[in-house]
Amino acid sequence: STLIPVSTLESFHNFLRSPNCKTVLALVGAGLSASSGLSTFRGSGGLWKRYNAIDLATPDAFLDNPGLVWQFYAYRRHKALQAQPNLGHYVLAELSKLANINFLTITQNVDGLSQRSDHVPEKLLEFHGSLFGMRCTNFSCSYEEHNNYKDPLCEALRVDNFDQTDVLPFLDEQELPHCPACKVGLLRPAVVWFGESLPLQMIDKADEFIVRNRVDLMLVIGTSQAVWPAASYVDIVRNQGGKIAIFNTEPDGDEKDCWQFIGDSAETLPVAME
Ligand code: BJW
Ligand code: ZN
Repeated sequence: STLIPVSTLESFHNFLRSPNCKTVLALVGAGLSASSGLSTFRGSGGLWKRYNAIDLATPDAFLDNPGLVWQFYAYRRHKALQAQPNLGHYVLAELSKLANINFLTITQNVDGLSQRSDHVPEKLLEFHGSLFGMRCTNFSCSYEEHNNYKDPLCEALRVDNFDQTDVLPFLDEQELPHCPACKVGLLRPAVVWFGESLPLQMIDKADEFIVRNRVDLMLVIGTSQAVWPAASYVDIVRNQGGKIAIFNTEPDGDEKDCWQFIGDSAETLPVAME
């Protein structure tokens, strides 16, 4: 069902199989998980149509109404746990296991599907954190946890309670997850919200791969390239002479000097990378 022009495929495969293609970077966004049934960030569906996802992913939104923001994340945790990785995730996992290329995936997704596709963990940067991490908001407490797949996290965040309603119940802070260490702090999802800095070591690892290695080929998969700093890597790679391949359902009119695989990345990635 996916039509990729033969000329695109041929020239891409020629480069992929040439000795010049040794270092490959994948930059991943929400579109990679779309065919697993998860909403993209700038096109959220269902209950969350009435809210702007971009407005909820901020420190101010959490300060203003932590219950609402927690409901948003509880919902997305629940959906992510129900979802399965798709062929796009598995293609990247295979690339991470190849011994003859230098490979890194930078995922902006927090859904954990790349991990679950058995991607080599050392070659995967969860750039915007994870839905399954939490940390304490009490400034004098450093409690954090990883890989917490409990669902629901607490009774008030049982998704069945608010999945079918139009009006979300207001949640008091007392009903939300609290820190088991200091006992007073409210927990928050360990994701990177707008205006927050990415962990320095994350930026360092990305810089090291991109700047030190020089990337030969960058796969830009299912991302609107709207969010800094992830989006800036495309220009860095291009300016260093690396090649760009875009996998997106929408053609990018501004991009001329690159391969474009237009369609569902769960279908185009397996064809392109075979
Ligand atoms: C398919 C498909 C299919 C669909 N197959 N494709 C002005 C004010 C304040 C801040 C800034 C500012 N100017 C710049 C900034 C910095 C800001 C920023 O970039 N803002 C821009 C919006 C302008 N960045 C930050 O704040 C970052 N921190 C930072 O810079 O710190 C220093 C600093 C601080 C303060 C001021 C300035 C600097 C942090 C950014 C963190 C972003 N966090 C989020 C939330 C994470 C947690 C969560 O998920 O809830 O990350 S926002 C959201 O966007 C999420 C995503 O990872 C990210 C990227 O979205 P993505 O993945 O591209 O999804 P979509 O939906 O946009 O696109 C999907 C694409 O897939 C589309 O193209 C579809 O066509 C395609 N598609 N189906 C293939 N089947
Ligand atoms: Zn605490």
